[in-house]
Amino acid sequence: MDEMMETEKIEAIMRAARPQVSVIGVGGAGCNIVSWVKEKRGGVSGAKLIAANTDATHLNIIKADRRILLGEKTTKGMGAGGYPQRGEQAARESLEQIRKDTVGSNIIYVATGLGGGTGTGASWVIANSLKTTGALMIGVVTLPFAVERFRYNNAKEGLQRLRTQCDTVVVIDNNRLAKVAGDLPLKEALGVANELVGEFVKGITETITTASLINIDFADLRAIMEKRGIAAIGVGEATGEDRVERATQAALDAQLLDIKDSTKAFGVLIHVAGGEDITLDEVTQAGEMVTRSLPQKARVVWGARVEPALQGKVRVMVVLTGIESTFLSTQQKGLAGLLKSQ
Ligand SMILES: Nc1nc2c(ncn2[C@@H]2O[C@H](COP(=O)(O)OP(=O)(O)OP(=O)(O)O)[C@@H](O)[C@H]2O)c(=O)[nH]1
Ligand SMILES: [Mg+2]
Repeated sequence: MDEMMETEKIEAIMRAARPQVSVIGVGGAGCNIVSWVKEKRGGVSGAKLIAANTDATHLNIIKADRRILLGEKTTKGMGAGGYPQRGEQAARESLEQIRKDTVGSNIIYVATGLGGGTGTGASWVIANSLKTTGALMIGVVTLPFAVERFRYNNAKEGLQRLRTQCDTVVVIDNNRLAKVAGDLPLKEALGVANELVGEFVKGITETITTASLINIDFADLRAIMEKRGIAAIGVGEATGEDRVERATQAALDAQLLDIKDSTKAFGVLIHVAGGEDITLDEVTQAGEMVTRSLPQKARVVWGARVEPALQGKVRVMVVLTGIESTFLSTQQKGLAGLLKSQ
């Protein structure tokens, strides 16, 4: 009897100690990302998936735990039409609802595709409102394709704002992603972006909230993410001989954002996932490879999970936090710089 009571007590405390997580997808792309995770990956264990958009027609086809129509009065369910100011205003109108739906969260992800009206204008307003709760705020955003020229400046301004409201913003440049993924047609490339953001959020979150091969400790995540600005991510997958080595190298080589100097990264998050056949040795190997390639002072946090669907495969994600991106830091690298580098 005593043992049973003790077990119950431990389980109750364990549940209370587990961080509460909310994922808010903002705008069309953000909602698509949330919906992809919900539908294709069965959601995220221990996290609430929230989809927020000004566009009622789009929101109607989205799968999420909670859907919020932003700015009913401002946009009448018709979207922000590419105007960030409209997205901003719509978000302000709905802040109370968003705060209610995220009460008690310890980690809040704000996922969005920068460049349009809703995601660009609303994401930073939402982050601004929620950061006062003391939650760890992590933005996960994509930058528009070079062909979406007129969206580029919107995105830049949106990112400048969002980074001051979040602890860390993980930035994925769609142009780099498309190259890594093999120059796919636009629609497919967007699908790859959804999947990448989705796997990142799900992978990291579940390595914290559920028993894993190697758990990530919330306090450790906080230590490398808190007030660290911009982060870049790279992902590699491989099968067969030397799969860990090859997947890790790919993740290091193909960071999806232009980084000024990766040796200046403050922290690194290594996440390894594999089928039932993955071994602890392989996980250690990935960790050692990444650590060797970075400056000694970088703080390293790592975790590993078994994902039965990855049978035979390993997937390595490497996130560098506290970096400087050329997208934001150089004035001349506006539209002209981008076009030149094409
Ligand atoms: N990852 C991903 N990115 C997308 C998707 N659709 C669009 N994008 C990207 O996200 C940017 C913003 O597009 P949307 O999300 O449609 O825009 P929005 O935030 O809804 O803004 P408005 O429609 O103007 O209210 C685009 O410039 C694309 O780069 C998608 O399904 N997935
Ligand atoms: Mg839209």
